[in-house]
Amino acid sequence: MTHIIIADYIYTPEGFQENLAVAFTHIIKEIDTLDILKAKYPHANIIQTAEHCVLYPGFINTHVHLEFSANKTALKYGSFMPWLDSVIEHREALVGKCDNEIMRRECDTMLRSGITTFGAISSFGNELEVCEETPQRVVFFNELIGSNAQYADMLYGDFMERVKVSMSCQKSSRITPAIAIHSPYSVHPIILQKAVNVAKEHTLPLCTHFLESQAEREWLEHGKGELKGFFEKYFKTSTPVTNIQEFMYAFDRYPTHFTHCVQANKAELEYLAQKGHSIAHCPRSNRYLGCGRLAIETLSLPYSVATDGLSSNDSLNIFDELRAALMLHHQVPIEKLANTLINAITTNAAEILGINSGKIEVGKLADFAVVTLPEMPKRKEEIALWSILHTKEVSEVYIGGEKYI
Ligand code: MCF
Ligand code: FE
Repeated sequence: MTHIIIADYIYTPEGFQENLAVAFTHIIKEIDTLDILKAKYPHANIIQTAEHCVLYPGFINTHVHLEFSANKTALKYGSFMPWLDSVIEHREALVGKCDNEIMRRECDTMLRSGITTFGAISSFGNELEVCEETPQRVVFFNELIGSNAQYADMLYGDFMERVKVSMSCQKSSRITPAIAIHSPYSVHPIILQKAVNVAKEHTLPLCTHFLESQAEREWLEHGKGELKGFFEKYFKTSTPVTNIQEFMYAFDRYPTHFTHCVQANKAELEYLAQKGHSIAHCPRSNRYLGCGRLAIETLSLPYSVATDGLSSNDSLNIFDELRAALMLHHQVPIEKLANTLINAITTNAAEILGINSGKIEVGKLADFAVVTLPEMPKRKEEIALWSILHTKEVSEVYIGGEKYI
């Protein structure tokens, strides 16, 4: 079945366009005026959106931890180390309390904010069933964690089991199996390299948390600081398993999505850029865990904007995240920032996750989010800004050409 959707504005790679319509099945067939498309597809179903609507490619949240969706007040916000301590204390209870119902509700929150694809960072594989059932495309990042050489093989074995399970659901759902390395301080370099090799061998998307806090930087650089006490207390070790350079080199020949990077310096960011990597920027998470601000205005590598989990956030609504980003990055002219942010959650994010969406262009998947503005924008160059400021929930969502909202 061919559909033709018409909206006041369409967000295209050439900017916001008026007087155009999009013909699609599960993919985008053609973009032209309504009259021309009607003549070409006389039997198409015509979808006329409401007044003041903007048709966007479906939005993409590249980094979320659904398993922590039960957190409301258990985890301590404000500063990274107290947060990490509270994770150790409450992790089991929080993950245990987080049933499918809670995770389904959060997938729905994302859907209502226009998210048609998300990257799920999975520590235990508990959210797999919900991710198989949710209408969205899911890049399922199986997380590897374990810094102690003694237990590393066992943890690696468990990780590989989860990777295999997620690979087996590939055919029956919209799931893409993928790999997440937790962080440089928590993963032993031997199993890190094994996991990177698995990603290479099966061309699986790869991500890692990297240089999130000042404590992480101090530990990796000097073997000192707050993480030292943490490792002595919980893991009976007092030296880091790797350093910043060695960790970065492990990803040299495989483009990886580096989450946070708030504490990375210019040379490190340049190195990542040169190797073709990208960044997941999580503004609210960084603020809530007291990690600082990623200077997006000076970045020379592509980045996405993501919510992180409810372990370090208050909602998984992508518009809440974009509004927070507008506030946090007051250095950037607001109109320009608004456009950059929309680009980050569409075109950039799709490219980073390797999904054939994120652009309204012929041949792309028919994933759309329709935003209804409160009135016709007075100035066309402000459409992205008004979309971000005035949207709590989108009006319509299509994934693979099917309507879900
Ligand atoms: O991205 C945030 C902050 N940085 C690191 N980890 C997590 C975040 N949200 C949840 N986590 C999880 C992570 O996946 O918390 C655990 C890991 O399983 C922390 S390590 C004890
Ligand atoms: Fe995270």
